[in-house]
Amino acid sequence: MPLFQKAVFQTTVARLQDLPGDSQAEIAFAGRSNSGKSSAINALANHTRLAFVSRTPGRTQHLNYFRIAAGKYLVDLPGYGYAKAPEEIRSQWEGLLAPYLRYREALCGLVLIMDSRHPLTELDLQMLGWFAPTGKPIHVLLSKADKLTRQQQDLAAREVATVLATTGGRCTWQFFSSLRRLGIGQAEAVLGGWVGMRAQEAAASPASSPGASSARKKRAAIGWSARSATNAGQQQKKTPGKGGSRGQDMP
Ligand SMILES: Nc1nc2c(ncn2[C@@H]2O[C@H](COP(=O)(O)OP(=O)(O)OP(=O)(O)O)[C@@H](O)[C@H]2O)c(=O)[nH]1
Ligand SMILES: [Mg+2]
Repeated sequence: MPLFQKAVFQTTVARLQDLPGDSQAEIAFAGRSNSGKSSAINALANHTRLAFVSRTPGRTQHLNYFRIAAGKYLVDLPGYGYAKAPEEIRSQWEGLLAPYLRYREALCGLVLIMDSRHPLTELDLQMLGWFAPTGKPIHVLLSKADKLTRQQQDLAAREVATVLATTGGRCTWQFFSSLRRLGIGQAEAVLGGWVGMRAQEAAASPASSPGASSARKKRAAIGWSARSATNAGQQQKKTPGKGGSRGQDMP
């Protein structure tokens, strides 16, 4: 059974004072608008309509809490980069998102979703640079990987590994596809570790099960497994492509 299968919608939060008081461990999902945050939560929960998915960017406006176990939550954050009035962006960032990401004690780590066709946008780099100093881990999901050819995956993998290795934070990354449900087990292993829930994948997919072996080989070939940015970065000799432009003024 998928690790987060029991996820249920708990609450929507628009003000800091309304954050759930019973939370011991929560994981925030951040990323550009339309990058696939809500879809990733649905895929991890093995549910088609838990979090609201839309082709129209900017649909998730507040913090949406999904309870995965007693006192444990996945939190769907509003996406950034969607055209909104500057005043609205600033008030949402300063009034809610920035203090939430910086000071929320129950927050164990950040899942940063980047569309694998164009990862590491300026705002993604700002988010990385802004969150890394918390010392909490960041796991990057390179989403919509079903849209990439093998060659494009290789290119994206090289660039992401190189840039993440320079962020100074505790970064790992992997390819992910909500549509094809690829990368779920790897994400469960990382996120489960953060919130103290054990991923069942190893037990659920015995080596002898038909198809498991070829699926695993295929995933390994195209790099579905979670990678440490530091280790991956050490194998890369390329100079960071977009790593020099991190700001502190998110968004
Ligand atoms: N091909 C493909 N499309 C995806 C995948 N994940 C999400 N999408 C599509 O991308 C669009 C945006 O997905 P959402 O999950 O709503 O994105 P979001 O990041 O939550 O967007 P906001 O709430 O607006 O910030 C939808 O049309 C999804 O169907 C994927 O793995 N593959
Ligand atoms: Mg959303």
